[in-house]
Amino acid sequence: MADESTTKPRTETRKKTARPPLFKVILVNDDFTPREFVVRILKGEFRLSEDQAHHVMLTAHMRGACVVAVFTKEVAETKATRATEAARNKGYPLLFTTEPEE
Ligand code: NFA
Repeated sequence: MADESTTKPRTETRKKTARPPLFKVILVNDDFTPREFVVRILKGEFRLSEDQAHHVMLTAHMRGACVVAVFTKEVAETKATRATEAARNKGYPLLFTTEPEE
């Protein structure tokens, strides 16, 4: 019986749990913020180790920018804002931005 009532549905029921879209937090280089301050922010706000923080800082310093980590949208934006404000409070132009992961 190949009529409409006996053919199976074209779409399967989704079995996997959808994951939320992720956002990158990006560290932007500048000529004024001290390297050690950048490392301190990366450790304190993003929980990077000393080695990880130093590597991310140096990569941004050499290439202009570096991905720090990925989070859900709200967490990425909150951390980027907090880290940027901590620098602003000390008078540094340090900037963290966010962008959706491809
Ligand atoms: N370029 C800064 C300096 O030489 C250090 C820095 C690295 C700033 C990464 C911002 C981001 N003091």
